[in-house]
Amino acid sequence: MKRKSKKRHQYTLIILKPDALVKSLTGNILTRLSEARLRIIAAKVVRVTPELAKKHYAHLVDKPFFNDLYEYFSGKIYGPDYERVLAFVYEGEDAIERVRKIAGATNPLEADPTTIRGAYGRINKKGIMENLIHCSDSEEAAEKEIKLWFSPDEIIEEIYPTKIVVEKNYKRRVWA
Ligand code: IDP
Ligand code: MG
Repeated sequence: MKRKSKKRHQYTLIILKPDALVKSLTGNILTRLSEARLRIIAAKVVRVTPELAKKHYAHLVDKPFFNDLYEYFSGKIYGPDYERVLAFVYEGEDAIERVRKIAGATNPLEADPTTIRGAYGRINKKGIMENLIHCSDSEEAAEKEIKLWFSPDEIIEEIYPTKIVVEKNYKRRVWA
């Protein structure tokens, strides 16, 4: 008899990609995610630079479609009003698998129609899978991605070890 595997407390990075914003689906997707009974511990709006995209999609940088993927992921194909994504860190039991299940398969044409990607995704004229949501696929990927997208101070819990760095002549912008 197969034993039920132990539940794991996990963190996962979730990105609502520009097509989710274009299609006014942000509220809808967050509602779907709330069914997973997880907690949001960080949230922000981000403009995706080429550097960020290359690090985030390091496993795809050498693919022939990477440039088209960047144009999509950065929102450039939708114009300046949509050059942004929403980034979140969710926390909870089996967070990674629960979210991937709600998101659905990478290819929206193959995703179960009841999933976010199956219901609202498409493949665009350039062949890029416009699939609305990014979610980490393993604990290792989640840690790498969360550290890439968020600084420790932007997350309301200390989820990975941190250190204090004292920097001289460090400039930062404050409200005037
Ligand atoms: P995931 O988003 O389900 O984790 P990845 O393989 O990590 O899938 O790919 C990242 C993103 O790159 C996908 O969500 C999709 O937008 C795009 N993508 C991946 N593979 C292809 C492909 O073969 N053709 C077109 N777009 C792709
Ligand atoms: Mg992935």
